[in-house]
Amino acid sequence: MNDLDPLVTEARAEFAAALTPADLENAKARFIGKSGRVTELLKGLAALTPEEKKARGAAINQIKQQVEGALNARRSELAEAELQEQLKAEALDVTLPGRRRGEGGLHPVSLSIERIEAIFGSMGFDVADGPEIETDWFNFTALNTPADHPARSMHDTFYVEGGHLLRTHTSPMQVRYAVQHVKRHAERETRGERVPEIRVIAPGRTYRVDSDATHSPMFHQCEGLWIGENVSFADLKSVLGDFFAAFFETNDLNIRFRPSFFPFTEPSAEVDIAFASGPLKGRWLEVGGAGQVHPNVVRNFGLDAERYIGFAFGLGPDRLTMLRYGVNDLRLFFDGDVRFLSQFKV
Ligand code: 2NL
Repeated sequence: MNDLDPLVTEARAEFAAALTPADLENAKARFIGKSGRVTELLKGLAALTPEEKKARGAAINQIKQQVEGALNARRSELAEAELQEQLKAEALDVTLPGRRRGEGGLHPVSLSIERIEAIFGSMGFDVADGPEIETDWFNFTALNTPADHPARSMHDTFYVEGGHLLRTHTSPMQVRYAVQHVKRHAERETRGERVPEIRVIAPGRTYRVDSDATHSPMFHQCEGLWIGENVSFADLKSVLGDFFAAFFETNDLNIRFRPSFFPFTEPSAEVDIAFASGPLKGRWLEVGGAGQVHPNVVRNFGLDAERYIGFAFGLGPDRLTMLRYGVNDLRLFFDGDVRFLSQFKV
């Protein structure tokens, strides 16, 4: 025990009260700095006799060492606290799943079109392509649609500069395909040989001046065309029947053809299907139109309409997609809302 002990106690208390390294250095200065209390005590030794100096000096040095020890202990404490603080702030939860790259997916209507292409592909159909901006001839005239037909009015068709228009169906792709096909095989025709069959589908965007809950100014169509020497309405029925069974993955459906009219087919029919089970059970649903290709159209392909006959049909991939997935509003397909679209990721 030493009369200087309270000084050590005080220093310990002040060091403990210092919460930052800067506070601690200030507290250090008050005890062992240039004019700190311990330093002042050492200065006071000068006035003592050598004997006194020795004893007093040893006592002061002892407490100075204790103050320095307390200081170093507190420094380590603060450094440790600072380190812990930093580790806490920079903590990583290595058990969290990594951030993956956002994965895109195909639009549900694109998925349907891919299915349609695969199914008809398995029946030997090629896939046609062609422009969305068309001429009057490919979109209407070649398809036996007269100049005064209402579909040609500005009310129904989007016209663009230069007398061109946005195709109102995907048939013009088939017309282009058929015309090319016939040209490619022209010598056969002159030799009286058979022109190979035309068997093609034409999926893509189409445009009409129409917009409400069930009509979008842009919608999709997939047309099909099979022309040969003996391609009948019975073939049409079996091809479409097989297609719908494959598309909806069920044999539990009925198909019916109702008499109808299109300028480009004769006879013509609306095509309905009804599921024998499931939520839509028993309801007749219109899914397309079809018919035997009109002889005027066959002639426009460059073929002899007495020799070559066949059928054509038009399906609505938007409608088929709604039925397949139970979507009730066509506009969901075109709003681009990722919350809707991401549900179709495969
Ligand atoms: C419908 C009706 C149809 C066609 C499209 C067609 C194409 C050529 C020649 C003859 Cl190149 N016809 N296409 C025929 C009948 C009906 O579509 O309701 N589509 C959704």
